Parts: sequence; structure tokens; C-alpha cells
Amino acid sequence: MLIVIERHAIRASARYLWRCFSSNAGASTNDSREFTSQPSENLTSIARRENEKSLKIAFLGAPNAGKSTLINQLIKRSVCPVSCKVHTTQTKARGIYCEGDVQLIFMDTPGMVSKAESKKFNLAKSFIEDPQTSLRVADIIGIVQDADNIYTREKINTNLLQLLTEDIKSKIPIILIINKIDRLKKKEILLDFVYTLTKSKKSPDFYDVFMVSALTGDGIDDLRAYLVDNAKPRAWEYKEYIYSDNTCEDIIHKTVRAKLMDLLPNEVPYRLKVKLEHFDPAPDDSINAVVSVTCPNKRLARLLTRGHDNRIGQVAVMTEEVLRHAFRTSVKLKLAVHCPD
Ligand SMILES: Nc1nc2c(ncn2[C@@H]2O[C@H](COP(=O)(O)OP(=O)(O)OP(=O)(O)O)[C@@H](O)[C@H]2O)c(=O)[nH]1
Ligand SMILES: [Mg+2]
Repeated sequence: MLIVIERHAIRASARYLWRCFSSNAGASTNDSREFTSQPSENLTSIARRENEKSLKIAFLGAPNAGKSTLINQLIKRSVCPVSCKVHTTQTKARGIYCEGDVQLIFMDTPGMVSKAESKKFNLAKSFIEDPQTSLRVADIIGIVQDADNIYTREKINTNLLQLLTEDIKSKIPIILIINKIDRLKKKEILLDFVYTLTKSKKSPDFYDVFMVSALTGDGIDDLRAYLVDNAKPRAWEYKEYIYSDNTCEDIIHKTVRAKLMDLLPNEVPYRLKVKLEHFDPAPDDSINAVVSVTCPNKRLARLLTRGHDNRIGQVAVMTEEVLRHAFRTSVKLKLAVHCPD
């Protein structure tokens, strides 16, 4: 067993070191900054492939480990909401990526919480239920570990370990994905780190280990290629032009909420109500949307709308940028701040 673990650690570190020292090191994999139009939804133009393959990958990990950022990088579209605060993802969602005959279906999940935490912070049921339901339908499980968090990086989240029953472990391969490696100044720490994680008796047996930065794209090509190589022969679940199981409206709503979480302090964003009021895809594929943000009191409304930093304006600009990357089309967004007082 130790030999297997060491083999994985060596393979992962060799891959990582190769990236560090090869001439391509540091090259970003994110080529989707070109905002091309959405492909035409002409079904008749989509020829059925002869050798269709697919793979469903469930990403699980502690809150804020970078699960959603990772999926966005892998599918080259920002469809999963990302913010610097915890509990950005509230419900499971899928991001879909197609390459040749292969369709990869990534399942984003809320960060792992215990039942007690869920009760204490009054979290939706989905925080407990969705990681479990995603696990059950996965072909492969990716445990996402935050390399930057010195408190949690050397052990797998206990709530997550509880979900990995013997039955799940015997049926579904599990890979370890160490994320945020760009945050580590001394890269050698990573090797100690992988060793500790993989040799722990509490950890499951990992089929493979990846070291990535979902932010910069480092290591993402390797991970995507590995998943493509492991896809199973079977019919695709989604048409090739579908890249999320969320509607555009859902993606807009969740992205505004995530950007409010990025820009507003402490608990403030959790107290705001975000609602999509108007959604209008134009004939040229561009999108116009109006979203209302309701504040519980005037003080918070002023925080958003007044002052030299114009936070609501910043939220609109940041959200538009993310949505252009998600939909690959131009997006015009209006945010209206309301206060019931
Ligand atoms: N430096 C760095 N930051 C990252 C990386 N990946 C994600 N982040 C940042 O980490 C924060 C959390 O990222 P998310 O993708 O929202 O994390 P999550 O695991 O989906 O979080 P929840 O949905 O709240 O559980 C954001 O500020 C990201 O920009 C990375 O590889 N490097
Ligand atoms: Mg998330």
C-alpha cells in the first residue's frame, strides 16, 4: 500500500517538477478569454459521434478550497459562482466540457459542513444533501485540498471522510487534487504535504494525485487530459452546446451574489436578497439583464450606492466580465438597489 502511495506521490511530483522546469512552465491554459458567440443551437448540424464517451466527476472539499474555480478552468467557462468568502456554492451544479468524442460532466458541490454547523449557520439542506447525491452518481471523485490553508491542508476534511463509506471507496476511484499551489513560495513543501496526506490511515487510497492552481491554470491541462483518457464508452448525456445544467438566469443570479460576497465586508452580503428582474437575450446573442439587490436597511443600501468607491458599480463591472466569460457573448447588466424602509 505504501508503495502504491509513494508511486502516486512520485508521479504527481514528477509531473509538477516537469511543469516547473519545462519551457512551457507557467503558461496559462485558459484560452477562453476570447468572447466568441454562443454556438448556434441548430440540432441538425450536430452529427452524432460513433464512439461517444463520458465521465462524471464529483468535486468535494472544504468550503473555499477552490472547487468552483477549478471547474470553471476545466470547462473554460465561468459558470460556477466563485468568491473569496465561504459558502459561495449553495447547491450542486454541473459544468460540462466536450472534447472530441469525450464529454466530461463536472459536479460542483457546496463546501463540506457538519450537521451541527449547518444548523448553527442556518444553511440550506443542500449543504448536507448535495455532496452525498453527487457522490452516488459519480464515476470518479476528486477531493480538492487547499494548499494555502495551513490549518486544514494536511488532513482530509472529517465531514468528507464520513461520506466516503467502504462501499463508495470500493466502487468509485478517488483522486486527490491539491489546489492553490501558486500560493506556496517553497514548492518542496508540497511533497511533504502529499506524503502526509496519502500515508494517513484516515485518507482513502488515492488513484492519483494532482497539484494545480485553478487560479493561474497551472496543472489544469494535465488533469483534464487524465479525465478525458479515463472516460467510459457510453452515450453523451448532454448535447454538445450545453455547458451547464443551470439556466443563464441562474448563472446571472449566482454570479451577482458571488461578486457581492467578494466586495462587501464580513456578513453583509449574506443579508442581501438578489433577484433577477429582467433577462433579455437579443437576436445578436448579446444579453441584457436587470438584477435587484434588496438591503435590509438604509445603512447597507448607502454602503452599496454611496461613497467614492461606488461598490454597486464595481459589482456590475466584475459580474459583466465573469458573465462574458461564461456565455462568450457581450453582457449588459443593470443592478438596482432597493431598501424596504
Ligand atoms: N491563489 C489561488 N486562489 C484560488 C485558487 N483557486 C481558487 N482560489 C480562490 O479561492 C477562493 C474560493 O474559491 P471558490 O472556487 O469559490 O471555492 P469553493 O471551494 O468553490 O468555495 P465554496 O463554494 O464556498 O465551498 C476564491 O477567492 C478563488 O479566487 C488557486 O489555485 N490559487
Ligand atoms: Mg464553490
